Amino acid sequence: MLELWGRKNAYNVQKVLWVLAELELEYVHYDVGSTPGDLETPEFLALNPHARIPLLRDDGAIVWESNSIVRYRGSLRRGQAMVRRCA
Ligand SMILES: N[C@@H](CCC(=O)N[C@@H](CS)C(=O)NCC(=O)O)C(=O)O
Repeated sequence: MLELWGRKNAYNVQKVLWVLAELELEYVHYDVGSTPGDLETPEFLALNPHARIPLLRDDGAIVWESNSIVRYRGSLRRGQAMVRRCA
């Protein structure tokens, strides 16, 4: 299961939302980052000790940092990479 944490009005989250939509991937969304302190809960810090959004969990894999998430998901699509390696 694909899960995304982050408020939808954060530009770094919007990058990831765009890629997930482009790839037509289903995911569960957790709207965090809007309420003060909700990125500093023990549960969220266990996922991302930097207390930042976006955060993606793909089964066991946890990826944070929007550009890393874009590259991670963009390189996995059915063997056809949306994002290619830089030369
Ligand atoms: N370089 C990181 C920056 C992450 C970042 O600073 N995210 C902001 C939102 S765009 C954040 O988590 N701010 C704290 C908050 O919204 O409470 C990335 O691209 O993911």
